[in-house]
Amino acid sequence: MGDGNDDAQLGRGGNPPGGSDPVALRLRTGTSVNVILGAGDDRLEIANADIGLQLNVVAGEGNDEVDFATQFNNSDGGFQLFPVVVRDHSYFNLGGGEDHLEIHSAFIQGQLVIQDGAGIAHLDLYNLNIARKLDIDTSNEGDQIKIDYVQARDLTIDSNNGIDDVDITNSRFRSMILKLGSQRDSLFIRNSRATYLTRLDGGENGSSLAGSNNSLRGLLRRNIG
Ligand SMILES: [Ca+2]
Ligand SMILES: [Ca+2]
Ligand SMILES: [Ca+2]
Repeated sequence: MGDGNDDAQLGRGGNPPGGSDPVALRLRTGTSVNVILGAGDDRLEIANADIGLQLNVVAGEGNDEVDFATQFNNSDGGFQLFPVVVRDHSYFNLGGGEDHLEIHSAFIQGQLVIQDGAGIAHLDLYNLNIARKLDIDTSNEGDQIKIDYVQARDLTIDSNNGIDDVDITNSRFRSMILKLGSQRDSLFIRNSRATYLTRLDGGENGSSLAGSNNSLRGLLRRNIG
């Protein structure tokens, strides 16, 4: 997609045929899917998809919003999930601008890499199973990184400069390596496990750490507290 504000959809959650709400639309590919949103404030929704190889999204400049719209709310108050399966690696580059990325209910059989350029990043990762590494790298603004019910082999976060807010709950990793960069960042970890090693580096000016009920093996803390 070129410049301008684009709106794109890959697959869709919805009621079964016959319901009053939009019918689900299933996307299945045997190959990789590459989405280049380009300049402008773009919006991409992904749900109900089975990607045979990689899923790569480059959002470019502008305030972009990428949502895994995998939860469909029924009119009776219940909901149905329409998860996304990626059978290899997945890469998201949000580019410049204030970007929002929500990845909900996905199985990623390779690694998941998230990179953001200038401007605040709002990352919301929920209900994910990642076979390999989850690698997050955000820029020099105060970024919001929320990880809830996520399981991956290894987690690394480099949140760089800016007053970052990193919140990890109900999650499990083999190793957890967090580098929060300069400025006094907030780190919250609750009900989470690292089964092999844990490195928490609050960076210059330190970071606060809150939370409880964790099991963090081989914990080394620098500039925290
Ligand atoms: Ca864009
Ligand atoms: Ca962007
Ligand atoms: Ca940052």
